[in-house]
Amino acid sequence: MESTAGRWWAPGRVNLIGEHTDYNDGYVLPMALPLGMTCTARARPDGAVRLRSRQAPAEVDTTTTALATAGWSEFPTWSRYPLGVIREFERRGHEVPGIDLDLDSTVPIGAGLSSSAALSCSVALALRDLFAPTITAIELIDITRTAENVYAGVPTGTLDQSAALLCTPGHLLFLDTRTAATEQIPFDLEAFALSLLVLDTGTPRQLVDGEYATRRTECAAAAAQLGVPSLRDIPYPSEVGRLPNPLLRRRARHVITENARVLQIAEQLRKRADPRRIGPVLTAGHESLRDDFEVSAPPLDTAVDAALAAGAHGARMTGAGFGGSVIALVDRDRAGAVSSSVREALTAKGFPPPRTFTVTPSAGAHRLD
Ligand code: GAF
Repeated sequence: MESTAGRWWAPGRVNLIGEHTDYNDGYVLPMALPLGMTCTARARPDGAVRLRSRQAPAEVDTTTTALATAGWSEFPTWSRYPLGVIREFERRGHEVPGIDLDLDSTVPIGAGLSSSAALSCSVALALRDLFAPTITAIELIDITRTAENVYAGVPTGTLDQSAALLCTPGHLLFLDTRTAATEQIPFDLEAFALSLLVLDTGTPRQLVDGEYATRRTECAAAAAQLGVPSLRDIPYPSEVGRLPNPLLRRRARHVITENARVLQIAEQLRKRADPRRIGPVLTAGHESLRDDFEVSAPPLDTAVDAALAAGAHGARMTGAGFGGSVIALVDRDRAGAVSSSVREALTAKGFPPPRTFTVTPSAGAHRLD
């Protein structure tokens, strides 16, 4: 019998390295979190679309016809992600006859851990299994990215959607965002008595959409002035010297050096080298985001400095920045001490105490039942 209902799961992510490279045709290296979105979906035949979220106060009731014609400003911001996915399925010729969606997330919102991709990807997977089983993972990434870009209005790349849909347990996802080529790289911290600590500073990203879009525009301008399709095509940081504008020089240098850091870390981990060796490269990534790309924030810098002072092998902000979370690579038996030091450093400066937890590379999106 054809399935008309079920539950689907999509995870949040941390990006180990490769920040603000995805909209420059560059490389990224994320892993899926054990935190994510559960989407309970039930097909209906009457064109109605009903969304309920345990994290939002009001239910959203609309129809597939209204989604094709309505102004989207009437819909609450969070709902534009699932509604955008539904609209995008229909616009591409995959009919959605109607759907009830019940959503429940364990990914903290605004923490830089990609709660929005967990939302859109869990819904996209449900719609695929219920109504369009031949859709490929590549098309699902394109649909969910379009939902975020066009309907939610955030001009992201494909990092978060790819991580949610393609990550596998025990691995980092090495993704070339230009070609969409992927490789699963084993990341076994346990074998080296290491932990990856996530320190959610609880300081929500502010003005992220405007600043994010500005960074994207600056990178495009730098590429155009350097005469290349994207900054991915510039292999050596010294080439930024050809840019007359110092701000664009800094932006371009971050992207070029960050791509090199992803390649360097991927190479080390492919060889099964001790991951402690990648620590300084992670920290260099943070310095580049702080000084050249200027997307860090005082709580993130405080957390990174305190983690390093307490013995972390490397630490950096993860995600878009401007607030959110830091990751720190620590000896397993130092995780508690590093967390305490970061907490003390943040609260001493009047920032909220962080939420801290360790993560292992977890499963990508899948059907639960
Ligand atoms: C956000 C975006 F959604 C991603 O596409 C990526 O650009 C990231 O910021 C920065 O690396 O998560």
